[in-house]
Amino acid sequence: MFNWFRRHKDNKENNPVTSTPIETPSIIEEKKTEEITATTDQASLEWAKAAFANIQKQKQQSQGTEEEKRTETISESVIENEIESTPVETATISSETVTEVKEIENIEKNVPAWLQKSDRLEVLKETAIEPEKEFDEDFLWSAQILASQGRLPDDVSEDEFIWLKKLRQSLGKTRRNLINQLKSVVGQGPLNQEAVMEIEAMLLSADVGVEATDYTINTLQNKLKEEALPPEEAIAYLKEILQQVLDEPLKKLIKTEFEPVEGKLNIWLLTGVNGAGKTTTIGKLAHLAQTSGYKCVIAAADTFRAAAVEQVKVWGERANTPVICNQGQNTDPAAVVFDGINAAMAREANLLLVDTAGRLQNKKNLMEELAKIRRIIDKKAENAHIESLLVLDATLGQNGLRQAQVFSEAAQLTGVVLTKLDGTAKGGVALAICQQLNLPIRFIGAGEGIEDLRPFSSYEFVEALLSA
Ligand SMILES: Nc1nc2c(ncn2[C@@H]2O[C@H](COP(=O)(O)OP(=O)(O)OP(=O)(O)O)[C@@H](O)[C@H]2O)c(=O)[nH]1
Ligand SMILES: [Mg+2]
Repeated sequence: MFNWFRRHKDNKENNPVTSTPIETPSIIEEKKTEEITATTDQASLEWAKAAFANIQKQKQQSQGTEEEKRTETISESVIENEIESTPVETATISSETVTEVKEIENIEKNVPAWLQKSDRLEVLKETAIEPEKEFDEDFLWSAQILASQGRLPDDVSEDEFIWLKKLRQSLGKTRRNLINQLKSVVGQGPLNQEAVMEIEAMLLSADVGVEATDYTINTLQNKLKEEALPPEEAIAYLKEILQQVLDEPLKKLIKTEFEPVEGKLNIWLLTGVNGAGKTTTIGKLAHLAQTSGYKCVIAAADTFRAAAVEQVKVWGERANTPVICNQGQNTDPAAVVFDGINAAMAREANLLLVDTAGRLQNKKNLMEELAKIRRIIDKKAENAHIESLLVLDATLGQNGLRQAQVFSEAAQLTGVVLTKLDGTAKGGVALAICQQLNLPIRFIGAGEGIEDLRPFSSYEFVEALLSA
């Protein structure tokens, strides 16, 4: 099982393919620049090949297990058929047919999603797989991102590749706007007035916000005054600055990693204006937690909107997670939370996710209701670990941020979930959130599907934002 919160496999039952860590700079410091680039590229490719081979192997193993289960089921049905006096021969023939069909399906399934859409699949079926010829840019980029974080090729999952590709594509619009202009203005010594204005306009239009933009430009300018950096190095330094901004809210915390705390009930309260993506995020989080090995319960505490409970129940079914709700309309949401806590404790769940309303008769009512929910949680689950996450729609940019202050007081916010990064050119809002709200981003959503939400990594985000 792959734990998405810790980013590694919890039980390594698979035999790893030989690990190939990328050469560190200290090993290659004696080599010339061109040699270094070539060596690093080669090492990256080796790493990517090992990861690819490992993913293939994992898939074959899991398919093997599925096949075994299936064979067992077929054998059982043969026995049943015998009892029911159906000729055994018929059952055997159908079992062979099933295996044949399965084999054809296996070829399809063995090929990762990033290859499936093209006619390369046909080529792969006919020829031996030579992965290095088939890797696309997204795969190689993802491999590089994982390898440079010290990950080993036998401890990555295919889901990570799929997610990194999605993240990179989601930030594509923002990246293209930024990178093309940046290259033309950095790398010629200290920034002149015109360059400062250009970078400023660029960051502001990506919704980085005034404060984070000023900080970024000043820090970059100070460095460029000290030493003349070529464009690539200036951009690398810019990446460092942005990552620093994103990590700043973590400095006040004792533990920076975000995962359900062990040995306790964890309660994550999700708040935000209507349409921000709270309910969708709850469904995706439940799926993420369940598939990462945590036991989860959902409390449907949006009792204001008529269809809200039904919507949560659909997500609960998709994520295979029980939903605690009260069918009546306008029932007390704090009472639902109370029941939710009882249910989570009775089931010895690790995580209770609380969905809340985004709109009431007026804002004052909503804030009072959230404050009441929060009080119930504090009182009823004294020993629980509580996280209060504000869900923000990335496409709303600075408007979304203004709402945050109000929620901050009522719900005692501890973090942010940034949704709808797919298709926006305003991915820079992540920086404004960290700088202005001083709250860490904990998850990002990039699509409406159940797998389209993952824990936030400042490193991966900045690389997806600024890697050419
Ligand atoms: N493209 C995209 N759409 C999203 C994402 N997250 C949520 N949505 C969509 O946004 C819409 C609103 O999502 P909900 O989860 O219902 O929002 P909510 O905050 O619960 O809204 P209320 O219950 O009205 O307060 C839905 O159509 C979702 O599919 C995302 O990351 N990307
Ligand atoms: Mg909702």
